[in-house]
Amino acid sequence: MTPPTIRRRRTRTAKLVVTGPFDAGKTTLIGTITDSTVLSTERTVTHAGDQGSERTTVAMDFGRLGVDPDMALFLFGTPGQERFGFMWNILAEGMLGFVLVVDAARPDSITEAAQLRRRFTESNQVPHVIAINKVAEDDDHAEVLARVRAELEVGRDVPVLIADARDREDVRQVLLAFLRHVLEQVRSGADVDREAGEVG
Ligand SMILES: Nc1nc2c(ncn2[C@@H]2O[C@H](COP(=O)(O)OP(=O)(O)OP(=O)(O)O)[C@@H](O)[C@H]2O)c(=O)[nH]1
Ligand SMILES: [Mg+2]
Repeated sequence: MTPPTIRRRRTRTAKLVVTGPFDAGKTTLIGTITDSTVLSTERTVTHAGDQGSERTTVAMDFGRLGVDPDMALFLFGTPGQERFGFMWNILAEGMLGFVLVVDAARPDSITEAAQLRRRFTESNQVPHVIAINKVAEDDDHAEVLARVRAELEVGRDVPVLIADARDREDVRQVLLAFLRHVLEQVRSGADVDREAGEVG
């Protein structure tokens, strides 16, 4: 088979990292919004004492999302398991910012998300938004939002949204909130560092 011709497109690109605790829905979110998730490095894991097995990301997810003819977002999903944490720094290099996915159904996920957020923002002021996933239909949304905000100790300036990672419109709203947040930071003169990316 003839390899495809490489064209150097003049598209502006930005790198967005999708991170969060184990099993929160990162791979799902990228798969929902990108036309095709170009790369997914999932492997089957079996937990000790657990009958079932599930898929987990061991290196990264990658997907491309065209925003308009001149701009594209490159979405990089991190592994959720701490043992693959060596990938976080590699993936964070040069990112414009990140989406932190939190699993509302698992209290540990919120605690882990708080730690991750500290690590991703420790050395730089990095634009980010929080996407709360797996919220039950009968949950009180205002209460969930307030609880996650308090546990993650996020300021008013950081957008926090409830989003179903399987729902394209929900994920679109998360990315729009992120892009608006970046614009606000740029307008307010904050030092948005395109080379942000040291994970502590
Ligand atoms: N109910 C519900 N389940 C979801 C949602 N998003 C993802 N899931 C399920 O949650 C599980 C984990 O989703 P993944 O997208 O693989 O999560 P991940 O964060 O990439 O997981 P790791 O790579 O292992 O850290 C899968 O079984 C998904 O089908 C959601 O919005 N609601
Ligand atoms: Mg994954």
